Amino acid sequence: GQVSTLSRFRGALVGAVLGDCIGGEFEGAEDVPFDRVLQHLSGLEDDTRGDGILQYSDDTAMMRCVSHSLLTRTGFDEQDMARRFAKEYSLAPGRGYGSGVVQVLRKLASPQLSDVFQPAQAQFGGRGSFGNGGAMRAAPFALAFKNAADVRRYSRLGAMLTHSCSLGYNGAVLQALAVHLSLQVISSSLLNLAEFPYCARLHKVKELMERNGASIEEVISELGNGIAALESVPTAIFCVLHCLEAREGLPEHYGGLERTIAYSLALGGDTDTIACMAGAIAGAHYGILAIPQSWQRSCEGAEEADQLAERLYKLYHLERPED
Ligand code: F2R
Ligand code: MG
Ligand code: MG
Repeated sequence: GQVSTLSRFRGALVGAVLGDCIGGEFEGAEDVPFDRVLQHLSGLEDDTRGDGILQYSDDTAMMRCVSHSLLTRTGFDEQDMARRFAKEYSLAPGRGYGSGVVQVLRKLASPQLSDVFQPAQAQFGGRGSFGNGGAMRAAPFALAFKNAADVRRYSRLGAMLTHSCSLGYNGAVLQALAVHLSLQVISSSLLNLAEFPYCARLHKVKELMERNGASIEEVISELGNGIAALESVPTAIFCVLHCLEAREGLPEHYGGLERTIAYSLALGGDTDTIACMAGAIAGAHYGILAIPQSWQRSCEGAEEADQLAERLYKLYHLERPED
């Protein structure tokens, strides 16, 4: 049946949080056999096991800041967003942040700072970060702005608060545009989104899809599963497209969103972040009803993400002067 737009908004944000919480188990593992992934996921379905709640990491912590900032300011405000990142880090520094970005977050806390983009520009000897930290938190930009040009513009600026290298912020733009398109339609149009070097990776995504039976090893070697945006954003897009249909090794009763999260985990590497990004894109496509209730109950922040998505839905539909 038809998936409503509100359901897609809720699916996007809740899907992202679940990817982060569920994927955290395997972050840094080389690759993960399907039976370990399925064991982890079946544990979420068993309410009596009492594993407690899966905690979210930096991915969700920063995505919450992006959502709250866009909602409170009814649009993008770099000062406000930077302040929220810094405050969130100071209150909960143990959420597994990248080792470089913590220096930016500490500098952003300084009341003397006038240019909030400057700390990011000083990273890595002035080259800026190419990490996927801008991309992992980019989904709310697609939920706050209707127009693709705005999604592109503000997701880029939002990422540049911590990631000034073009690979870092363009990864965020690609992720935000992928969610933007998935709110309406999911198709090979996702593969025409980017410029070099991301377009070269998206060509590889297309080749792997055409091969149809690509192995996990081939996907890792051709697309990557690492902490760099270039080695994870196209990979997340591949996970979504690959899991549009049933896949060997995954239970037949799984729907597309469950397959996408499971497959993202099986790649190993930066599993929380790849599952978070793939979860956002897949959630925007399938909608909230495709996400098992038991998975939602198992994850810290899922309920709040659902509420934030409803508020972003209203912001998205707000008539703004420039519309
Ligand atoms: N940090 C992690 N995972 C590591 C293990 C954490 C563990 N679970 C724990 O609890 O301790 N995950 C999170 O970090 C990723 C997002 O990182 P972000 O925000 O992009 O950070 P950063 O520091 O800017 O970049 C990450 C690393 O990439 C390398 N790097 C980036 N730019 C570079 C450059 N220009 N030159 C050389 N190296 C560069 C550095 O090693 C950075 O530390 C997500 O996975 C999130 O989940
Ligand atoms: Mg993380
Ligand atoms: Mg990660």
